[in-house]
Amino acid sequence: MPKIQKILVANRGEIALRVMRSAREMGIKTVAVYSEADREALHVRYADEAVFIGPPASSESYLRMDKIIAAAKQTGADAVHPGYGFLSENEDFAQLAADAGIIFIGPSAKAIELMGSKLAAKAAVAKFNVPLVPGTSEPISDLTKAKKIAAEVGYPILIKASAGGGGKGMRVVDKESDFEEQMERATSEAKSAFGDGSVFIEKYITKPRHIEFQVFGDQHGNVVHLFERECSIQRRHQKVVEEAPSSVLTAEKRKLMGEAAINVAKACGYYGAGTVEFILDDHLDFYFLEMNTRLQVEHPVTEMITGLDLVKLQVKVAEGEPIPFKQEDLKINGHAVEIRVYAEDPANNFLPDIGTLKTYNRPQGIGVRVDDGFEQGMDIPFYYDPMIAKLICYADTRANAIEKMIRAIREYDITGLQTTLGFCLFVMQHEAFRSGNFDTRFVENYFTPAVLQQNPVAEEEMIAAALAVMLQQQEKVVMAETASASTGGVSKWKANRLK
Ligand code: MV4
Repeated sequence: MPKIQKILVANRGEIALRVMRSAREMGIKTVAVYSEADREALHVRYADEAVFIGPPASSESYLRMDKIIAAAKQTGADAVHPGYGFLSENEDFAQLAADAGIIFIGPSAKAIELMGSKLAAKAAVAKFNVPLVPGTSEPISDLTKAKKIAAEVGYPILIKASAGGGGKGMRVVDKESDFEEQMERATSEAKSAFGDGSVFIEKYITKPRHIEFQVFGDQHGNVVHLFERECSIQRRHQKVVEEAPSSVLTAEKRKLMGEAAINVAKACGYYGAGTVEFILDDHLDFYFLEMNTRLQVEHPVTEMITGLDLVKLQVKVAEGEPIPFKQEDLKINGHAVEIRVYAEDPANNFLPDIGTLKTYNRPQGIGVRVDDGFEQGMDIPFYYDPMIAKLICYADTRANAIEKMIRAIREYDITGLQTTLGFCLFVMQHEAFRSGNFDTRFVENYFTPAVLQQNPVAEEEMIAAALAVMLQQQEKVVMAETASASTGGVSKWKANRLK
């Protein structure tokens, strides 16, 4: 079996670094690719080699399959890791790599393609006894027939584009008189957005929880699940907070959903890391929505509760090794919460606030993990996703993980641009989140920019400010005593955090 010697990471930012770190621990060499905007980026500095691939725009660099495959050939990389986003779910890229004799660290091109079509995915998993939302598993062609099905499942219904996913191309229909118009709109939108006008209908679950299962398959037909992640705290289909495990699943339900997730993977001959998305209705009945055929942003929470390194596992499976454990060997240990720290302004409709990280000090301590791709003084480029970091906190219980997260958010010191830290603090302190009684409508139900002002952090800030003054006084005394030329090493312990 061929051992991978050198991995080209076809990505940037925190995920590129995260992948390279695991590769290095495995004794595997790394190759970075980078655009004009990323000349100074940490993933470029970290890698053993780096290849320049073009102008800042993704379409001219990180999405250029030809340039990336050429870079792999040029550097003698025997494998390529796509990270998430960019080319990670592009079946043509997976195939192109395979055709060039380069191992794609991910599933087969066939599995990516199958799961890329929501209708094909539903049809495939239906044979494996996986619960689906009531509706159609075939494209709507006949209006009368479609209306009949809609009436049977009951309004409101949801029209979805087969080529959509992640919330793209969805339309809610409240009553039959709106059906025809909405269907025509959905079809023409899907056609222009995805080049495929196929749509289907589902019963609209009005207050769903989003729970996804991490699955792993090897090339010998073995599939396991690594439990679930709760991702209901979202804003416009953008996840904000993720945690593992979910506080609503009983051991019994977890087992049922885990088995369903494994069946989804088996339905498409899946190998590598994958995520099976379910929604839960208010009776906690679950339904398969879609499968993401990549390593996800939120994979660290799964790593924390299982003690596994998912990237290392991906590499082993890509080399052809069998998964080195059985489902029965796996156990959930403790609780992990992740927040995504974005360079966005929560007070201003979450508009990207790209700029320079004037100060940038990460929180530390036991159970605190920061996955990021920046250092103080760096610019957040305007061309890509404005995520600065993922902050992951791990503890024995959910309550303790949340308290740790609150502490870590308060210690995260970022100035120079607006971030979503204060918004995440609001979530951590909200009764609905703390009690576990929330759904995908959390943000629209509870968040207004006003809540950021009346944040109870204010009082502590006053204490912090007073303390900072005291420390400064002390520093002056120490400096006078030692007559040493201080380089300003004691940071301006911020008095205006989270404002
Ligand atoms: C749904 C739904 C309600 N009913 N399907 C959004 C993302 C995509 N994966 C599917 N999505 C939804 N599908 C039915 N039949 C509600 C959503 C949905 C949602 C799902 C998960 C997490 C957040 C969400 C936010 C809005 C809508």
